[in-house]
Amino acid sequence: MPTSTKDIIQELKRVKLEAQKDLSRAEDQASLQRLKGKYLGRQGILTELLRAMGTFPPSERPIIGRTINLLKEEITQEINTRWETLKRRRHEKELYAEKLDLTLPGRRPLLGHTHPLTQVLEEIVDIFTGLGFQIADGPEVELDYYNFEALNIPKDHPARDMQDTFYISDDMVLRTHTSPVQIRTMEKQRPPLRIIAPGKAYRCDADINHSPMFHQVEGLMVDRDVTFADLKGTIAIFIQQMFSKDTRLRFRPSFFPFTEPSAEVDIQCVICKGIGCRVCSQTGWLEILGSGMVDPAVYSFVNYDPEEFTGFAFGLGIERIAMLKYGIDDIRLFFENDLRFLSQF
Ligand code: 2NL
Repeated sequence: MPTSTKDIIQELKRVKLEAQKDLSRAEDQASLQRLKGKYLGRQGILTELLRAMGTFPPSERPIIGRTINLLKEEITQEINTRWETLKRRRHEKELYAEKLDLTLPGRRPLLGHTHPLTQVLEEIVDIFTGLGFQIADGPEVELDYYNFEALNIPKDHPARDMQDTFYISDDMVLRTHTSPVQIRTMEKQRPPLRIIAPGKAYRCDADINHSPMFHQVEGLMVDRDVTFADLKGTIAIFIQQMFSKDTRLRFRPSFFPFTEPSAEVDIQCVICKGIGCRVCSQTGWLEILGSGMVDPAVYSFVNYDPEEFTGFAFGLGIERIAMLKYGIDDIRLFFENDLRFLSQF
């Protein structure tokens, strides 16, 4: 402790400098709080000096007291100023950390779109409605009668086997094609008839080319004087619109229980343009649909007179067309709901 007035004034000057240095180094409000204790607290430097004043002659106490109190005020003032500075700095830092960048681009919400199979189905439907065909539909759980019997599919036909068809009961199945829709329509309507039946069909089969549930479009036209030439013209227009104007096609003799004569339609391979590749097994041709003139035996089930009316019919698989169109090598990709696949269409 200083023992002379000169000493104490000297000491106060030193304390003032030390306080200024301390305060300028205080970087947060907590250290400022500590400095307040160091200088102004109950055991603070200035408090102790004030207490020591009692050891000085009474005549000198007022000047010493005033000087100490003046310094106390100055330090209090500087602590407050520093406090405000630190508060402002902290606030600015917080504002900066929270700042919104209004120039950032927004986050795009995920947008769904039409499934590739639905896209292809809609394309096919658009082409045939453009040719004057009307859309028909019917149940997916179907009577054996409509699915097989009325289509002239004999009792011992392999398609009727439990191994190939999903049976619901003795006389009900999951339809194995959409043809029963056409039988039902013929039962209700007399020719002229131009319909397509798009929809789901079911068969006990599963590999890279077959799915137990798949999609079909069948077409049927019945009227007076409908010939195989009408079938050829209709299919040719369909192929040209679906693929391209210059796609070559050929009709190859075939057999179906419900058409006579029957033909399968091949198109020039869309991948290699007929050169021969893996997709067309080096033949240059791809089988695209089955067709034919409606067998008179089918008319007998719906009471059409085969002497009065003739017609053509065809059936195609949506999955197969979509796979050929987009070069997809596994049918299961359509049904796995994997966005990495679906978002490509
Ligand atoms: C194929 C073959 C075909 C039909 C379906 C049909 C329907 C009635 C009468 C006669 Cl009501 N025929 N449909 C005709 C020929 C072929 O489908 O390979 N589909 C994927």
